[in-house]
Amino acid sequence: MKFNDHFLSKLKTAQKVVFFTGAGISAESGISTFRGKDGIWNKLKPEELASFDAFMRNPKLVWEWYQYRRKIAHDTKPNLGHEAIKQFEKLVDEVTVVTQNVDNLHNRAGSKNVLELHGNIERNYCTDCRTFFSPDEISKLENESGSESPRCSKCSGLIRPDVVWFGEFLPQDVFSEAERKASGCDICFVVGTSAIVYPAAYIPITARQSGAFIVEVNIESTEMTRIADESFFGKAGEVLPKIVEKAKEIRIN
Ligand code: BV8
Ligand code: ZN
Repeated sequence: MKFNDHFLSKLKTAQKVVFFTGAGISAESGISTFRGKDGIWNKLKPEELASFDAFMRNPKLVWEWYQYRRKIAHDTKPNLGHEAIKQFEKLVDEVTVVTQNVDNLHNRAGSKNVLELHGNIERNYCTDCRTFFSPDEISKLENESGSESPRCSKCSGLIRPDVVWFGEFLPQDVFSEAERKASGCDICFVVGTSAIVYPAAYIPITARQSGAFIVEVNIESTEMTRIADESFFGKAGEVLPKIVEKAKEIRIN
């Protein structure tokens, strides 16, 4: 892989680094992306599965879809891309992962500072009384609910995954922290995202406006390509380890 001098000088001196990630970083773990070739939304309609209205119309369908995705996420492992991001922590002062993914794979790879903009599929809560339930409690409630989606043991409200659906607000504290990290970073890597879902896609734009060097890693060009200072077209699990190796080499010498 060829690196130009401008990128190398940024890589050599960067102290604060943000990785803004999307579904593409988990593709090599076997988790489908949403858009693009083989994307989930080519076959299914987001408005029928990823909105509160859809959930209220058909809780069982939406619950089962998330259970299916939870199982896939559970049965897979973080890949070389997630691991390369974790390794970056040894090289610079501060690494923040701002992810749109709900699959928990950055946490499982051991990344320390993970900001989950769209929630986490492992967590579930009651839509009425907001009580959270552990995965074990969920299994028990699922058994009790028979063929319906599970209900809260305290108030019988419907239980939903702790993810942000279309038309819902992002967790304000997490988004503010992500904006703060984006506006103070030296390099922002934008990895495996089509960067079309807002307000999440403001994060790399904020980084850019604050003077950060923007590096895109994707298998194809995206909305980000126009504003990126550098784009590496290839799989995250192949490109990121090469960037880490290069960073090790130039930051030690
Ligand atoms: C909100 C979470 C305020 C749960 C998801 C215009 C019309 C209508 C609506 C809007 C509009 N403009 C803005 C909106 C609002 C809407 C929005 O942005 N819509 C878009 C689609 C136009 N946003 C919202 O509704 C947000 N909330 O605005 O609140 C509000 C509130 C009330 C009333 C009014 C306003 C909330 C958005 C949250 C959506 N949640 N899901 C779940 O996962 O089930 S969306 C979904 O998309 C995913 O979760 C993901 O987080 C997100 C982003 O997708 P990506 O991660 O980028 O994935 P994608 O498949 O698109 O791309 C994958 C990329 O990887 C590709 O580029 C591919 O080339 C690349 N790739 C593939 N393999 C690899 C790879 N790259 C590297 N290596 C590989 N191996
Ligand atoms: Zn409840």
